[in-house]
Amino acid sequence: MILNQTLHFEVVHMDEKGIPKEEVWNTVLDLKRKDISFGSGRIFGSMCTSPESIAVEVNRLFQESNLGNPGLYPGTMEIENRVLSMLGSLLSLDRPFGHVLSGGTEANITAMYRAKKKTGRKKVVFPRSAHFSVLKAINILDLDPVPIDLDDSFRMSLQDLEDKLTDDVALALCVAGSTELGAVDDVERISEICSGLPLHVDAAFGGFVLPFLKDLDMLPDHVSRWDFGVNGVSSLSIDPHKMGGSTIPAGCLIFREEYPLKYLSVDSPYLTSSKAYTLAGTRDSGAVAAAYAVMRYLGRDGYRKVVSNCMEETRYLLERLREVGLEPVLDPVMNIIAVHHNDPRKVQTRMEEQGFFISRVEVPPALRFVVMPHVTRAAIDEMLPVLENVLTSI
Ligand code: 0PR
Repeated sequence: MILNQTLHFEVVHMDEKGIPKEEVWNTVLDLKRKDISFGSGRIFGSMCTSPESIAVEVNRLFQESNLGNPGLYPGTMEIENRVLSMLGSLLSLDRPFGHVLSGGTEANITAMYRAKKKTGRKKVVFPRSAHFSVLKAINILDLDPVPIDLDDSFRMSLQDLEDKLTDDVALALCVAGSTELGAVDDVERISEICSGLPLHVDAAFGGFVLPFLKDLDMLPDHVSRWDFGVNGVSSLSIDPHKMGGSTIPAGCLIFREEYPLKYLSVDSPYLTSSKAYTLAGTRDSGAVAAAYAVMRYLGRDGYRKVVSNCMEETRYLLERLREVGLEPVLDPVMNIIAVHHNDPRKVQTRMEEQGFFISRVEVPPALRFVVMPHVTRAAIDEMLPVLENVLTSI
């Protein structure tokens, strides 16, 4: 959504006396009605989707839990460990260490914070396709960015990496499922080139897609191994609140070895555990339980079905876009499509005026569609004629 204008909010003061619950509900529902729901079939540019109902229901049970003070919530803590353990088995790691955080941003910041503390260095190597949270982390942590160019297939250029890599690097970061195009870096080769350096894989989006594409035999040949099966991978982020079908906020940061956690620890003597490891103090726990519930409920087979449906609709949408002369920037590896257009911002704005929310890519200029589970055939069929009209009118 394009929201660059300043929003004007009604000034509201806290009432001296409370108001009846019904009145509270009415005002909340009035405001909620302004929001766009995934169920409307109008959102084509989001990496989140309607959570599975079991995730929503389970989340509600954990409103009091606080994983920031885990001694009081051993059950919730066990759930967090189970989430990590299940994800470990998905990502070729027997004994994962880490936490469920608020999302891919916090995971990237934490991975970079850990690298800075461990190595005492400041250089971070990352592809230009990395999510903007990497730049946030660089700003917050006062790191030195070393952006690596992309090759013709929009993956980190191995040549540029070799040219720019020095031995004073704190962390190399690569992406398994880039935000804009769904491109998967050649993690195996990157790991060889960066041998001995901490290597973080941002699979915030791809983590819940690539394993199931592999099961379905739908991974293109150029996608190498990208998870902990690659020896050099030291940490990885994967978000249940994106393709995991869970509630917001839930993104996991997983380390291969336990010792990295020590670089994150600070003393928290007055809490039930004497060390704290996460950036957040008080931590959402409902989303952790929700992630556990949805993973148990769907199982690998359920995720395969979700991914397979998304890919089917991705192929359908791409075919229809081609019919109106729009060509993909990249043959989609996963359920993200970007099609060349010289003025994507204008198309995006016009679509928004018609109540449809698509996304865009800046370089190269393109329209972007994320084919999440809520992007059904009916939703696509409703959106396409509107898009065609917009394209002919500009
Ligand atoms: N890494 C990658 C590869 C990502 O794609 C994203 C998020 C992140 C990290 C950051 O994750 P969090 O936003 O969970 O911290 N990509 C989406 C984006 O920026 C997030 C998003 C989700 C945006 C839903 C809009 C939306 O409706 O596009």
